[in-house]
Amino acid sequence: MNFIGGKWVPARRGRTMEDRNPADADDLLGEVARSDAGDVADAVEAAQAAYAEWFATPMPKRGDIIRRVGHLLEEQKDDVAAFMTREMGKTLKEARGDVQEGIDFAHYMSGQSRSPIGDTIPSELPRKLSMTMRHPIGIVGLITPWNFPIAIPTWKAWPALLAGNCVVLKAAEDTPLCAQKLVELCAEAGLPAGVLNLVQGTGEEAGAALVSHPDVRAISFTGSLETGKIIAAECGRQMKRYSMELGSKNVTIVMPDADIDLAVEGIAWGAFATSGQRCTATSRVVNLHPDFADALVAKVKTYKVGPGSDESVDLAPLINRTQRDRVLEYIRVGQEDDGARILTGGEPLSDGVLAKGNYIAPTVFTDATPTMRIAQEEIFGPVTAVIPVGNLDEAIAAANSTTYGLSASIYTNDMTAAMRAVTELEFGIVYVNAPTIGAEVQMPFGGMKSTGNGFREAGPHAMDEFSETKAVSIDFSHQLQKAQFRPGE
Ligand code: UN1
Repeated sequence: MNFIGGKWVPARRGRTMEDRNPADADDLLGEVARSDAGDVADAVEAAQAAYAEWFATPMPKRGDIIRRVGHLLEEQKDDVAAFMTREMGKTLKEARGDVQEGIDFAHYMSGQSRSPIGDTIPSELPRKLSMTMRHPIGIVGLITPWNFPIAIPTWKAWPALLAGNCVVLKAAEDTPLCAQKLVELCAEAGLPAGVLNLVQGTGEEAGAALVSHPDVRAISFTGSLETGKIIAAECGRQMKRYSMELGSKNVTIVMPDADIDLAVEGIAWGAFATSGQRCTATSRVVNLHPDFADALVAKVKTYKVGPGSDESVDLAPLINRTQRDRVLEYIRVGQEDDGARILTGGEPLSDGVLAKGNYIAPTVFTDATPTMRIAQEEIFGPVTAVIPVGNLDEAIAAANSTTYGLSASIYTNDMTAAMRAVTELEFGIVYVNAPTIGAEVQMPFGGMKSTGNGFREAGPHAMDEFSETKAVSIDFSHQLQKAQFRPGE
């Protein structure tokens, strides 16, 4: 169902789409509204009707509602996580982490609702007070992915709402019911009707209609570079704000002095958690350690592959058949076109219970070079490529040699190597002796180069994406004062 103006409604034309469990194709979670431009127009109208009152609501009061959603999510954490595993596939542990990220961010942002949101700045003129304040953008559209079905909608929704915007959310078509749950909790927490609307559907229909609607003044999108470019072009044409969190080709450098057990554990987690379906996934390892590749393979071979609902499983299914086939095609490209070597994995898995889901064995390539397709393009699956290099200069050059720049890390105990990586890596997020995944909500999240367009989500400046800065000056001199002029001019 869609949620428009505080009511659950079907798509105007009555169309629906199926929502299935990635671990079990026979498990149909429901038929979900498949919306088009008409539904989007209704949602935007509802958002406009709610705007004046929401704009007039003091920020700490908006923050109180977000805090209440955080508490509701906390109470229902295990149930929401179990539902997420059924809808999206990730393991229960990871699903709980996903919900926890939404909870943490609710509490963080509700705290920000009582924190300073501007500066006072000295004026060059007497009896004039200058300061900055924030102004909402208006109606904003949020387009969210399926890999973090609760966390990412909250990264966008909490600061958008706190800043005073009214929101239309278009959730990923693979995880519409997690979004529905989140919106239900927002309503239960007292968010007024029309302030947050949900329109379900495909990117091509509902997403495109949201992007092109003239009254939607900003779009915040997390997804692929390809789709991001289409959205950016339309937003550019209409001169509306857009913030992009796109693909990446994250990397970990393993130095010869690294604590090898720690590096293997971190890289296996970074590469294969969420079956590699994170925009922060470690899909390249630039390696200088002679024992690393064998040790990684030994670790990965212990992985249990299966449904995320089985607590003992390490690697859960991919989101859908199309994505599974896309990843298998990359594995073929890696071997045949690129000429890299597979050390483990590389095949789909379909024995027993696996037959009903979209499984691929965790896959490690070695002898990759920085320019190969598997070392350049985002795969979004359980695949990582080890790129052997000779020294730190080559390692940093290889790490920086992609168009993307979200997350990078280095394993070393050499302070110079660590400091050079921190300073020279062209990535928005850099870790030392930790994996590329696992960002915390109080840190800015976002990437350099083609990963984004300069905005950062979460963190202390989360509201920048969703508000305008207003420069305000109050002159209480009772005369015309002219800045930049000499007295008397
Ligand atoms: C994403 O994959 O889009 O740092 C987000 C991490 C998570 C968020 C990933 N906290 O891996």
